Amino acid sequence: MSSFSNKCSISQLITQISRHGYLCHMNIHIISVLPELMESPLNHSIIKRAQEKGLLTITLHALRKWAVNEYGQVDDYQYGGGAGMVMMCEPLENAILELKKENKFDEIIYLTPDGATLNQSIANGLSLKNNLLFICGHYKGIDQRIRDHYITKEISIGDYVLSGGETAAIVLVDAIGRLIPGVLNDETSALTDSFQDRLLAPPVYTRPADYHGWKVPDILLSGDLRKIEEWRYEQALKRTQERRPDMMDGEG
Ligand code: 6GU
Repeated sequence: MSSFSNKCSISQLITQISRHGYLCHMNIHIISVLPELMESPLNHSIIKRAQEKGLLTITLHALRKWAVNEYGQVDDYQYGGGAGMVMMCEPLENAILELKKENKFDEIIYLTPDGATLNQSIANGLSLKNNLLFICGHYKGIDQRIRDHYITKEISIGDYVLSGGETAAIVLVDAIGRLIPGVLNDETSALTDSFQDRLLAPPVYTRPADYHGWKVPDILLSGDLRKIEEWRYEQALKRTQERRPDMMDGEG
């Protein structure tokens, strides 16, 4: 497996987008024992819109299609003993090889708690790819030999254990999909997200200006755009210093 070389800052992301043209299309294939679990989350909100706009195509594949017998078996006991099943080589390899025939994948990503922890920079880097294959682990995970021979990146979404890689795949598709140029209506709204430029987002307010006597800061009602931008930047700095000082000094 290659080391994580595709970290990408927001300025690198903008450079890449302007270099490669504005409209791009991304294909994401996902192999899972539970594809149904992902159907609803991947067909709502921004990710639904990305697909409707023709900017993103998500194809879910049931691993059982490549099961080794008529019982739909895709997992087996682990060598050396111990609780929990392991996803077998053969169904995974056959699935990967079949999909590779029709697609030239930029990355084959295994979602696993021992992968590199997902952050904005990794999401930015992956949003520049055109063809991605995700493999969702289940049970104790997949046979190490598949990781050694087919997987090009391994990603975790945080330091806690999920029952399977499917919920992590949803998170990853959302984080990447919203960055595809043209997916968000107002392109700047992805650029001003928390974590782009290593700062958390400032507080936001909407009407009414006075709710139960709780007032919106005067500056936001002033109409002075330069002052408002300054205030937002100060608030973002303050919030980041208070909540995530680690983001401001180096790795975040
Ligand atoms: Cl990608 N998979 C599982 N099973 N648990 C996780 C994870 C992935 N990321 C964090 N916890």
